Amino acid sequence: MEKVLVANRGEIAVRVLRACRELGLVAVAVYSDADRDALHVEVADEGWHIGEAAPAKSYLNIDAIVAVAKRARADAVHPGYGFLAENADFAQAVMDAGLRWVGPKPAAIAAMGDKVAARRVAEQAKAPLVPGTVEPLAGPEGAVAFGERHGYPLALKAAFGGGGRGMKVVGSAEEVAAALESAQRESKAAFGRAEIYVERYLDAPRHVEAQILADGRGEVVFLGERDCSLQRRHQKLVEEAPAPGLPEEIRTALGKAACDIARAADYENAGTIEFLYEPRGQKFYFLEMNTRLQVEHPVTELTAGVDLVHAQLRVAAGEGIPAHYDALAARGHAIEARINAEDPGMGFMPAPGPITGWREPSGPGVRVDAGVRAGFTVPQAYDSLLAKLIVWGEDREQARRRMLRALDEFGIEGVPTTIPFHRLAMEDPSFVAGDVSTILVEQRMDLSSLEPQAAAAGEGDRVAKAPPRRLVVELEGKRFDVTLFPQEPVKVPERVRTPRSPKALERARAESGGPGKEIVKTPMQGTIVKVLVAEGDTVKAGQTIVVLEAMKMENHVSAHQAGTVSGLSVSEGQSVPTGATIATIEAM
Ligand code: MV4
Repeated sequence: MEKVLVANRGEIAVRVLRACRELGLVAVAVYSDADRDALHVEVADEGWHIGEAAPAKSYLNIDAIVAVAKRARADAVHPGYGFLAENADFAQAVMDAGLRWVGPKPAAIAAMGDKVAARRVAEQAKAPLVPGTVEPLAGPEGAVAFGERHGYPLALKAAFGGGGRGMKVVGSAEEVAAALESAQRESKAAFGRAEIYVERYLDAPRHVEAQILADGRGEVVFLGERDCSLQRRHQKLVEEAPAPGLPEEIRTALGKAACDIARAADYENAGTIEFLYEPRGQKFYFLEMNTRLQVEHPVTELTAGVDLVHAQLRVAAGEGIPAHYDALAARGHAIEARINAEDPGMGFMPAPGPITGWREPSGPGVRVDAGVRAGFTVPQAYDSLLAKLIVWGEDREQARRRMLRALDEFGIEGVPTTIPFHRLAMEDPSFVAGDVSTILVEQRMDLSSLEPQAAAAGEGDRVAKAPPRRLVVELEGKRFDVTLFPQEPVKVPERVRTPRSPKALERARAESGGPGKEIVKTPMQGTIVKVLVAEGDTVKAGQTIVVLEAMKMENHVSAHQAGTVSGLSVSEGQSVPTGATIATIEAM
């Protein structure tokens, strides 16, 4: 194995490409139209263009990626996470092209992608499962019978779902039929499969997951667990290792269950077994297995003292698991904060756009895995993760204080970020006490002090050095670039500072149209997917005018005052920049 193509983008592509270079492997990046200027292309030895910005045309395009891997004469493919990482067809296509696949065999990916089949594997491995079915439901009767035996609430889950999509919590027998229909419809629409299974619903569990590494010949090692309970709408925000307060005998049992499941799945390479953990009864239950490297793998690397990507590449090259890996014990404590281009003061609304300033924290115990730098424009087409800030401390409290210090040092300008949320989370009394759970962010934390960060732009002058100018030459799809270092710092374009509070924002918006007029503008760049009013319509205050899609999320843009619609200047399917005029609302 000498040359590895990394079929991904952003921070994980940077992470994996760096590991390749460290191992003396030639590191090959692929990129879409939106990533010509991306950091992952810069850190690679070679870059190859694979298509348009839309994921289906580039990072999800199996044929384009395999074709480039062959043309570049790569001999292995690392998928990162997301995109095609858990696509058994992609793994097979890579292997069929005579390349090594840095991951598990397609059969193991497919088995674990079917959550009901995964439960059967866990059952076969004698691992504890949440009480539930190991076959899809034939109809509502099965769920009602289950509810009678095990009680309510129960959870209806999509067999081919994941990440919380298609899950329904059912409180009583009367609700079963409607919830099942809804779950089937959603699952069919999102995943193309309607199979649903049932589990007892656990109230406020912790999410604890086990990192394993398998050589594909029966040797499996447990590298420690992570607590990933701090999440919002199934998006993880903070992860840590080890899981705070986990009794040692539970850790040992959970690690053994994870290894048994990996062996039963004929697993190879790095994988994660997710469990729900109930601290009160000190019980853990198998949930799902993820057949890839995870976003949060660095907290395990810092506490176990390993490099998981090096290990992945070694296992894929047939070198097996390093001998000292079966006697690793966690040292100290690590915490990871996901730094996303989202505004937690606006309901975590994604906010792609140009990064005008970028200054990373450093110093003892601080690691930053970033996918961006100053001058890069965060594309709307992909997820909003900019970087991961990971800290290590001798104990949890040292790590927590170090995280607060590093968050203060992080200077990002041009886009709002989740940094203010993380400051709050690190000082939340439950978090400080290690009393974490999956409902902490949504139901326990007080987020009321988070304000919209519209003012983030405009402060760029202080840190933004001129980004080097690059000339990119593509010759038959292969990239070559020339860098021009400017002599003078480039002046960062001045931006209008937007008022901070939602009230002030509303007033300024209404005022900008003159007396009695409100100009409705796009809050971010995106695509208009629905226009819900017509010229001359009368609207109420708060009524949605258009639906704007940005970073795969739909955002409702509404009128702040009642009135008549005029000057409607957008149409469905249109791409719009931030601050574009949508329509004027004239008060009656
Ligand atoms: C559950 C559960 C409680 N009881 N299953 C959500 C994502 C999907 N992977 C599984 N999920 C859950 N399954 C039973 N039987 C609670 C969740 C859950 C959750 C799990 C892990 C991390 C965050 C979560 C947030 C809400 C709900």
